[in-house]
Amino acid sequence: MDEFDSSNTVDTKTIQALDAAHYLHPFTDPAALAASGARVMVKGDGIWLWDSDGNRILDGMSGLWCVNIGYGRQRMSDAVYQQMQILPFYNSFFNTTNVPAVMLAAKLVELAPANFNRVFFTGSGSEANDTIVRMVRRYWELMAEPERHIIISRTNAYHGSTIAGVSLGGMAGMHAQGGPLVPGIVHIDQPSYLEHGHGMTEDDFGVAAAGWLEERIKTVGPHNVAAFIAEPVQGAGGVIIPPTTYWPEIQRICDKYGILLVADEVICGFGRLGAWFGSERMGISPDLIAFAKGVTSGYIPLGGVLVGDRVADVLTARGGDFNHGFTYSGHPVACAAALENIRIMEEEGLVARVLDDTGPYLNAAFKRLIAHPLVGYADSFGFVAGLNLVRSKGATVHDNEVFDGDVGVGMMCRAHMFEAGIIMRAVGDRMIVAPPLVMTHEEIDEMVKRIALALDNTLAELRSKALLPVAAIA
Ligand code: PXG
Repeated sequence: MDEFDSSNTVDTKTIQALDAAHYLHPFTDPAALAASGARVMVKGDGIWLWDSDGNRILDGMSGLWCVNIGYGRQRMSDAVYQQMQILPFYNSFFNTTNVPAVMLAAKLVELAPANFNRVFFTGSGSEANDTIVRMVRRYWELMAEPERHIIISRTNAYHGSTIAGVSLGGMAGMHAQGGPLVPGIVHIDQPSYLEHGHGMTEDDFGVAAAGWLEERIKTVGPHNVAAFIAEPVQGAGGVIIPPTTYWPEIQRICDKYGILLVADEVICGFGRLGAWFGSERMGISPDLIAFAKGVTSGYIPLGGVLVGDRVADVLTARGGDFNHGFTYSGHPVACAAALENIRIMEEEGLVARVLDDTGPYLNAAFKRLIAHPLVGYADSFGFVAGLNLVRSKGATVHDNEVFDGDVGVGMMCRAHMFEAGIIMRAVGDRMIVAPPLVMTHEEIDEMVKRIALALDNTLAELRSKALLPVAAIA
């Protein structure tokens, strides 16, 4: 469906006024939003969104890295409707359970790597990571090594917005607000080749960056370290794809010191990287996996932790009560939605398609964008991709001249993306996409066409404002 007329049902100005008056948005300056007015999304179908002004927009971000099967799936509404009629809610405390939660746990174990046989459900990715902090520390208590409480994470990581999520995450802007944070969490640098890899090959840089973990383990004392947590590919931090040498070296170091390896797969799971779990593609074997988002394609909130045998065996054999859980742990409607979502993904072969077909196709398209004068670097992995906007290009990616921060070129470009009818995120000067996994070749072509148009318009604006080097203006 190309046309969607929302004008009969939604009055944009009324919604925007009520929004400004009453709705506090996440990660948003309320005054700035009130001044501009929020864009009112009213409908989704496949890879397309419609706003209340009738604009049809290609959703390059799958909502927020989650609508993997695309919008408007009748089967999802049917599954949720049916479960709501049968049993809309019951809790999993006090020796009770429900059928969708059990079936989903069994299904996730079937999809997960062989060392995973247990699942703990939460309502979100943040709650999954809070659960991991408590579970990891509980594990070491039960192992009679309670001094092992330090969790090592990375700068620019995103692990959620609850207090443990913020503390695990490495976002400077988040750490600056609402402290103090959870104690016993330290950070090493992210494996960003662009940021830190000057003068090195990518492979050498990957090993060097993993070495930062070993250095930190030694500084804080190996007997104090409980776990290392990281996203296989950093998402919110700007689609930071580590060199292929990075993860195997991280695994070796964790093994050497007996440290638990935690993969935060809230973005990378459920096909995003061309595997059910992204860590499979990184060649690692984590002890715990956080998931959310793609497990239900965002149709209903759900998250959780896949608990590997090493931890689960200790918790179940000698743990007694684990005093932790949420009202909505194992919510039957959310679990029914996840089961249907996974069924759809399996029937349509979406994971294999991203790995063998559409992922490589997206990669080739992004590599071609390097020909654009503004694009200094472009890469992708599975169905996440990014490109870096540069002022001028040098002999190597490390010699590119970046824009002055005041220019705000990423936000400028993002505005042109919206104009061109595509949602592409800006993280600093890096523009990123994480499209719905259902995208076809034709739809990828359409997306890249819109991206190229927006890049041209960004270039024109920069030129008109004399923000490019003289040679580029000629
Ligand atoms: N871990 C990772 C890797 C995430 O990406 C969370 C945990 C937290 O999940 P919940 O469900 O609690 O939000 C996330 C969430 C962005 C952005 O700007 C990304 C997320 C959330 C909000 C904004 O890209 N990811």
